[in-house]
Amino acid sequence: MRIDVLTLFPEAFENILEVSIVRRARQKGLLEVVLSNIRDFALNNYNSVDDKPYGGGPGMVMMCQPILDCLEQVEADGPGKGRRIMLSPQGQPFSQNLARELAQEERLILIAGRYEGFDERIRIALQPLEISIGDYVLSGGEIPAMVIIDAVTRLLPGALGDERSTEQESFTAGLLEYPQYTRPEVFRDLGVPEVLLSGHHAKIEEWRSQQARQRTRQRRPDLLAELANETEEQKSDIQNNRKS
Ligand code: 4F9
Repeated sequence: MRIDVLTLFPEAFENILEVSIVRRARQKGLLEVVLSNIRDFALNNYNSVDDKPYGGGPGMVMMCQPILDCLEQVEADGPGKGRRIMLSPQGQPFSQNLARELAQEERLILIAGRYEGFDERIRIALQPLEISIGDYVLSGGEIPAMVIIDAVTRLLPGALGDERSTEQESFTAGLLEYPQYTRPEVFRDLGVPEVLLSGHHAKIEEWRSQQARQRTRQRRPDLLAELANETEEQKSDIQNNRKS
């Protein structure tokens, strides 16, 4: 996969590209990340990329011209047009499902803005998929872009050493993680649940499943509702398939 990032702060990405899974995916040739500085496409003597909003009001707005010129050059380079993605609080909520969908693409083009927002004509011209990583205001789209790079990279075939860790075991898919323990067996008087030391695989799986369900019910009941919905959708998909 190739991921292009259009940003005013390409240097902000350098560290995350150099550590852990993302670094290894790049070394293995599974992922190429190309950073483009929107400011390189500014035309006036001040290298402006933002301007005051028409109608007045606080803050500055990202101008059309530098972003569109930058995108046109990026798209002219390399294979395939790719999926245009703009990071914005007004976007579709990011999720593991959306990450899975994006991981199927050959190329992603991430547009990270700064200031109070984008000139609306950037959206009209580019028709990007808009993605939000959550309901809070950040100083720019760079961190959301890094979130997407990280979540998508983990899903590229071969990116994780152990393919089993991509998806949790099927009995806990879509649930919160069960509690995990590692050595030592006693740490400051705190032991490890007996069942995990028993070597009884069926009992361990049952305990983990029960813990994952309990934890999800207590902390994120919305996830259980989501799972129930998916199961209903799968049932009706099967029925619709039988009819057609
Ligand atoms: C983008 C917040 C995506 C959440 C971009 C200010 C943003 C954001 N998800 N906030 N610029």
